Amino acid sequence: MNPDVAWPVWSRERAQRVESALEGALPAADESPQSLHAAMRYAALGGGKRVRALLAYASGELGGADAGLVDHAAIAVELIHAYSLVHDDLPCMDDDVLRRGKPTCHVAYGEAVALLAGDALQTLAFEVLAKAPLSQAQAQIAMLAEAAGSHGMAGGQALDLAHVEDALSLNELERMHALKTGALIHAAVRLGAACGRALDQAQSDALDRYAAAVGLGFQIVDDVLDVEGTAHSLGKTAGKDAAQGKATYVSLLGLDAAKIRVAELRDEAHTALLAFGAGARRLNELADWIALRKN
Ligand code: GRG
Repeated sequence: MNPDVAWPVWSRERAQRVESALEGALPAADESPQSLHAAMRYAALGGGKRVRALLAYASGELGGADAGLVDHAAIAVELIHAYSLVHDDLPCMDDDVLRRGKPTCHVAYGEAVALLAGDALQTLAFEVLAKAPLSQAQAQIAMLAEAAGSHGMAGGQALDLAHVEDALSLNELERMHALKTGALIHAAVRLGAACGRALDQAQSDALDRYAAAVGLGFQIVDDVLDVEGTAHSLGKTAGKDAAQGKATYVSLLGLDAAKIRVAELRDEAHTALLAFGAGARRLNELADWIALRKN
């Protein structure tokens, strides 16, 4: 892969790369139990922006790690993300019927199989990481487990479910999203960086500031798109937050202020990367893409 390619080429190549890596990591659809394996493949392949995988590859480049070293991390974060979407869409959670432009996993395969597919996608993520080159594996498994668990994504989801229709303050909303969406985005950045040269403390802190800024920016854009996007452009149900009376950045700040906050966070992400120079090119481009995305 040519390191100097333009952003659209780089991002397309990396998205294709993680797609075929996922394809290889997932069990074949005709392998027993077929319905479970087919549901896992249905949920994890052929859709999604692959933001978390791209963050892992971009962060790997910061420390000179080529894509081959980062594949395990990229697959693992996308598998955890796919599991979270399958479970989030279940009737006992967000109860949604459309995801990535097609019927949600439980609509296609039934609730019991979808629940198991989410479980198995999650355990597969850790299996993939456990098989990564030894020097990285243990630390990466710990990082991902923490990000996905009760102090990370699952904890954020629990806070979200507990507060539907509550009048959350901006601080409470931010805490919930830092866990629900931010923790896995943060883990994608850290897992990728762990594949490259070790960072000193100042660099590590700067990378954490970058991850926090893009994680929050990603979520605010999600809230804006829920208002401004359509089911067709988003590949998922639009307008759900307002319909469910959920507190969002748009409901608390208004659309214009939410967009201004996204621009501020994009600047914060760029500022955090100043210390890194040219190695941070893809992370900078990702910060732009996350702020400007339309789906
Ligand atoms: C079920 C433990 C558990 C957690 C669910 C991630 C999550 C927590 C719920 C998803 C609900 C949601 C819409 C959150 C907003 C941000 C978000 C994660 C959007 C979906 O991620 P994208 O846009 O999806 O990266 P694609 O399809 O592009 O991969």
